[in-house]
Amino acid sequence: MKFSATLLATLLAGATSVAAHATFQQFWVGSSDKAGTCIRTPLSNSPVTSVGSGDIACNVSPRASQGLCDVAAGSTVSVEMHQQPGDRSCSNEAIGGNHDGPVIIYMAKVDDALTASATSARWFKVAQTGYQGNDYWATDGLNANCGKYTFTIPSCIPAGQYLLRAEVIALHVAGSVGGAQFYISCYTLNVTGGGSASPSTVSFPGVYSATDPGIKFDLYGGFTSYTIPGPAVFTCSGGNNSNTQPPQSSTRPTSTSTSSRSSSSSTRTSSANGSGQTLYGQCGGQGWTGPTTCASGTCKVSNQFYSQCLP
Ligand SMILES: *[C@@H]1O[C@H](CO)[C@@H](O)[C@H](O)[C@H]1NC(C)=O
Ligand SMILES: *[C@@H]1O[C@H](CO)[C@@H](O)[C@H](O)[C@H]1NC(C)=O
Ligand SMILES: *[C@@H]1O[C@H](CO)[C@@H](O)[C@H](O)[C@H]1NC(C)=O
Ligand SMILES: [Cu+2]
Repeated sequence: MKFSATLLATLLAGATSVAAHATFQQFWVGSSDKAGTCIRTPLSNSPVTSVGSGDIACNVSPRASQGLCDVAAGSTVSVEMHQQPGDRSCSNEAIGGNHDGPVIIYMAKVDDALTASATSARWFKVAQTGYQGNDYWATDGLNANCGKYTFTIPSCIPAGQYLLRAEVIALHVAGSVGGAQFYISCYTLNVTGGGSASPSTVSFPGVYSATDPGIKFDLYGGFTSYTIPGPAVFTCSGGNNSNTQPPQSSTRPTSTSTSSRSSSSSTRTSSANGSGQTLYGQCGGQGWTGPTTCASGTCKVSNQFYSQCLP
């Protein structure tokens, strides 16, 4: 059988991406490691590619969740991604290769998180990080932080059970429609405390279109900015929220890049400076050579490999 050059290129692109696929697998409440106790674990690390499919909500027929993680409204949590099932080694990239893209977090209030239908759930966005300039994406932040992405559960949402949807959109072949790769896992939470806010919501499928500017996106086209798809991040104040700020990492380049990609950024609001690591950045762990003090927050040990500046 004779392959066309285009088909061959497609096959090669597929072959290289297989090894780099990844799955959100673990959960942290503050510095407490909940591992995989409250997640509908996807059956494989392959991405969803159809935004119109029910799989876009919580992945393809994931395993049933074993339980709920109790989380106080207003507290800090982390989702954790790795390429292979159960491999939490911090020396392997969380999501490898050139799987550049945003990290986006949604929540949906449900009656029973263990059984709730993901496609019937009504979702609001609670955190997101996209392109931060200098060729640095949210996925680079995952790789610099042992797969972890840390954010705050809104303090004003009602107590009760929720699904939490964590998503990476890998953009390495997103230049054509259907190329974007969605890596999605849903966690099952019991939120305590809270308030009486009623965020406006969206549905999966429904909220994303295959031609949204953040979904059909040319990673190699000399872009200067990136538009994260979906609604605005819900905030209790109705205004800006620290969850829209990128988790910081000392490995993020701070000088002007010589690459063809632009270094401009409209979302970056702070950067590490001489007085220590910024909030949510890494500040220690085996093999870590970056800053060990925090300009904001306190350096807390998460595990042998990872300490982080936390509020
Ligand atoms: C959720 O947390 C509340 C407050 O701690 C507790 O009373 C309730 O039993 C929990 N619900 C479930 C289903 O675990
Ligand atoms: C959010 O922050 C940006 C940048 O600091 C500012 O321009 C914008 O007006 C703020 N929006 C709201 C709703 O406060
Ligand atoms: C630098 O660190 C100080 C705290 O020592 C902080 O107040 C300031 O905002 C930081 N600057 C930037 C750009 O992050
Ligand atoms: Cu992949």
